Amino acid sequence: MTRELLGACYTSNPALLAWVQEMVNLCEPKEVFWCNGSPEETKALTEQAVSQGVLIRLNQQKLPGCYYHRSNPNDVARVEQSTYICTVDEEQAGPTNNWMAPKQMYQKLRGYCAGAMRGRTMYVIPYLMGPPGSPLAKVGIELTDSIYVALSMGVMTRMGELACQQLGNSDEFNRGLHCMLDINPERRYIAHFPQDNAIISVGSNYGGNVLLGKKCLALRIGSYLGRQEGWLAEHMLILCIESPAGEKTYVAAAFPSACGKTNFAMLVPPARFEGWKVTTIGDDIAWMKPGPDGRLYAINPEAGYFGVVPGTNSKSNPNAVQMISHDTIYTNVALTPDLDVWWEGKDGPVPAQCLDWKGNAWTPESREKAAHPNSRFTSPMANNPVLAPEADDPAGVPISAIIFGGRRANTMPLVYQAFNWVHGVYIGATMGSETTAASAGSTGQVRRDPMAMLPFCGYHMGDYFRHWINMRRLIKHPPRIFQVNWFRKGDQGDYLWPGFGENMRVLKWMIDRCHGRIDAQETLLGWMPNPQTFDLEGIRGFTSQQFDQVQALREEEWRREIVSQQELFMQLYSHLPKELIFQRELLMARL
Ligand code: OXD
Ligand code: MN
Repeated sequence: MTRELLGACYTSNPALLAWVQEMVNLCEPKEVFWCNGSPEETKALTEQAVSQGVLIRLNQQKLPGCYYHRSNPNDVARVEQSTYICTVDEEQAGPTNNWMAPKQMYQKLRGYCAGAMRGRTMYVIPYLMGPPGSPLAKVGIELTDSIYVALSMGVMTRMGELACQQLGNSDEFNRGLHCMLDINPERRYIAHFPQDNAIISVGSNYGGNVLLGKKCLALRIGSYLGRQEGWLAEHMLILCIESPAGEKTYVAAAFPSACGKTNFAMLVPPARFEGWKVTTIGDDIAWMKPGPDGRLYAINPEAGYFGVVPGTNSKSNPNAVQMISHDTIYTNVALTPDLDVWWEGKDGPVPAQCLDWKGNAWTPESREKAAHPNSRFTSPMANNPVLAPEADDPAGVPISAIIFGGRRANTMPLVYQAFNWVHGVYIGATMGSETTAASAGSTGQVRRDPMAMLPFCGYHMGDYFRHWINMRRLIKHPPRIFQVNWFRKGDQGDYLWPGFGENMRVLKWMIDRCHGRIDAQETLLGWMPNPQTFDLEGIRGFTSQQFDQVQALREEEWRREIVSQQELFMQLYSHLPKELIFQRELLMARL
């Protein structure tokens, strides 16, 4: 490797240097830039991105440290149809993933990447997923020709020299290569090679496809490694509930994309819960492993939030409003004439005019949305006013409750508790949710999204369920498992539950259940709150009849639900744990 190609390299790890050299030979960049993660470097890269037109500096009086980015209009969401799990055998990837043989995929993508960085800079991004020193943390190296990716990875991960320090001379790191190419959907592939701990992403510059630490490493490759190594990589937020007396309870919750995980992770308890605090450990991903005391411990592998912007306001998430008011990258929101940002559902007046996410003139009369429904903020977790100090604890936090939640207009009650771990796995495995804008394709249709992992499981979904069931043996004190649904609607199409901060009531019920402090009613679905002891005091205009409605168990709807689970069970049948088949039978029998 020549000196220029090495750039300001600060590692002597032979496996890392050899791999970078190999990729340099393949992609032929004009220069190689080793990101060290320092504030000076971020400043310099930001300046460069502004001068290249990749970022627009926003109004620094209103939004200090904030920048604006527009992606190619053909590249605004994750692309499941272009996402591949390239295991040696197709069977290992399972029927819910796209598959191609590793050899064939390497050949195809190396063909695309050959010379793809000519005249461009290759950024070398060493990053650490998880708190430094954590036994659960993993190192990845992303090579990219996108300055937007380099800057975003600096926000979303612990990036730079500390990752190389954690790695030492080991060759155990994720090898991630990203080439933007010409952002052409025809040449867009997000390819995972779990058996090589490697990722190649081409033809996109949208976060979920190209910030390789997030969905690609922390979930798809992570879930594969977790099965081999005895831990769980999950699409879950992690939060802490602290009582006025200082008792802390930790909860992990899986919801499909764009179902309010970030809002829930930063929830502000209503006045009724004076003295209670909710703090955030993570908003999207949890890595969980049994600890020496027999409890399940979780870390958030990320260091920032890549959240959906539309609908963020002082009612839905006052903490996020504060969080994204500084040092944030906005992608695909609308831009006002004074270089402020706007989106549907923002506090305050609708601007008389602005540029929409594509850069076209927009007025309130325009028919299209000003901000893309999947427009995003990228903010460091340090910005979060309710960040839990435990987010940096290498040991992680002991989880008392696991929540599964979908977006369901009917059928699913607000909350119920599983009878036991295997029943909880069945509840998670059969989760359904209406599709959202976080993934390309039509929205609003119910699809099975087991544990919110359908787009993120790096191996056969049936084996993943088996792994969940097996984990029970490794956890002496398993978390209690719950199902929630904030989105149930009445006959008029109105939401039955006020949601947002009021979800604290559901959280409180769940942690009281975990601590054995509140009664519940046994129903055919599971344990449900007793309406007499569930705390509804102080919700304006909400009656106990409305609570009955949001908890209602309609047998007709459940018959349909069970029938519609059949499709998933048939699809996974050859790898489906018997326990789940029995759970479904038992539910049918109870019905
Ligand atoms: C995300 C997603 O960006 O799930 O977190 O799509
Ligand atoms: Mn997510």
